[in-house]
Amino acid sequence: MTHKNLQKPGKAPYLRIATEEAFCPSEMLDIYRNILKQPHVDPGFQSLMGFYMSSPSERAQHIMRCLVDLDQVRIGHMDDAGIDMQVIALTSPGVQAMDRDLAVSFAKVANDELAEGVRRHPDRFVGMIAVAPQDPAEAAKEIQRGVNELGMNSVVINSHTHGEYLSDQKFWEIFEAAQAHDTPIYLHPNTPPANMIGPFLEAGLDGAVYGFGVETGLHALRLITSGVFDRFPKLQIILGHMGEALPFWAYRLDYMHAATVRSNRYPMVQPLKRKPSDYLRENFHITNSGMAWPKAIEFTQSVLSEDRVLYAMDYPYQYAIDEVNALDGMDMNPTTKKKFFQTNAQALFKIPTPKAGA
Ligand code: 1DF
Ligand code: MN
Repeated sequence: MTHKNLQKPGKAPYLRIATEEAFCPSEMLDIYRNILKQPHVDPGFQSLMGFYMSSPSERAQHIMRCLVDLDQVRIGHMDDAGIDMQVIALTSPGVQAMDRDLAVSFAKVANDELAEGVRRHPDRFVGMIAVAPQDPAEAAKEIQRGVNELGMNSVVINSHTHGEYLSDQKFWEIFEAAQAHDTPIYLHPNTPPANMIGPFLEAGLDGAVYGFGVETGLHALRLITSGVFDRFPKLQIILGHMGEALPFWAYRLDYMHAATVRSNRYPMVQPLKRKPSDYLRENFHITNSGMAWPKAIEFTQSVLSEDRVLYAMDYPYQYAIDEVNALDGMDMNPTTKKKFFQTNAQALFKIPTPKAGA
C-alpha cells in the first residue's frame, strides 16, 4: 500500500481538502476488544472490527497503523498524496457500538483527543464532533461543547445506533442542536443492523462494498420521509460515497413517494412540503469518498448543484494516490473543480484559507 512507484500529485490551483477521513483513539480499540469478547456481539461489528483488529493482511495492518495516528504517519501520507487538509471523524461505528453511559463519556474523550491533534497541526487537520445518539440530550450538549470549546463545526454520526434510526423523533433534539449551531451532520456508514445483515453477510457484502451504502442510503431516506427537514429546514446532512446512490434514485423516489402518499398506503408515509429530491438539493451535501469516478461526480453535481459536491478520500480505508491524480485530471471547468476540492469544504466546515497557502 505504499504506492512508491506512482507519481506524486503536484501543485494544483486549489487546495485539496479531503472530507471523510477517519481516526481511532487507541483506547477505543481496548473498548472494542471488550465488546468483541461479550457473548452476543452485533454481527456487523464482529464482521467489521473483528476483521480489522485481527487480520494479518497487509491492508488491515496498514489501516490499523494509520487510524490511530494524528501526527507524522498521517501527515506523511497526506504529503505523498497531495492532500493539504483532512476533515477527520471518529471511525465507524465509534461510540455507537457502546452502551449508553460509556458512549457518552467516550465521545468526550475522543473529541478532546481529536481537538489536541488539530491544535498540533492546525493547517492540516479539521475535526468533526462525535456524539452518542444513545443519549440525545447529551449529544446535543456535546455539539455545543464541540463548537464553543473545541472549535469544531461539524458532527459525525455513524448511521444507525443498535438498529435505531434518527428518523425516530426521540433523536430530534440532536437535529435541533445541529441546526442551532449551524453544524452539518456527516451521516457516515455503519454495517447493517442485526435484523438486516443476514443476506449481506451470507454473501460477504455487508461492508464498504455494498452493505454500508444500502444501510446509510436507507437512513438518509428515512430522514426525508419522516419529515425531519420540514421541521428543521436549515439542517444540513452530508453523505459520502456519492450520496449512497440516492441521486441516481431521485426520479423514482419522487414518483413513488407521491404515489404512496396519494394512495394512503402507510400511516408513516405522510405528505411532505416538498419532493424527496428537493430535500436532496437543499438539505444535503455529498462527497465522493470511495468513488473516484468523474461521471458519477458530474451527475451528482447536476442533481444537487456544483456547490454541494465535495472531495473525500476516505483515508485510511481508500488511501489511493492514483485516484488523486485521476480527479486532478478530470474534465471539469477550473472554477467547478476548485469548488469540489477546496471552497465547498471551506464554506461547509468553516475552514479559513491558510495565510501562506496555495
Ligand atoms: C471501510 C470503509 C471501513 C469505510 C470504514 O470505517 C469506512 C472498509 C470502519 O473498507 O472496511 O469508513 N468507508 O467509508 O468506505
Ligand atoms: Mn468512511
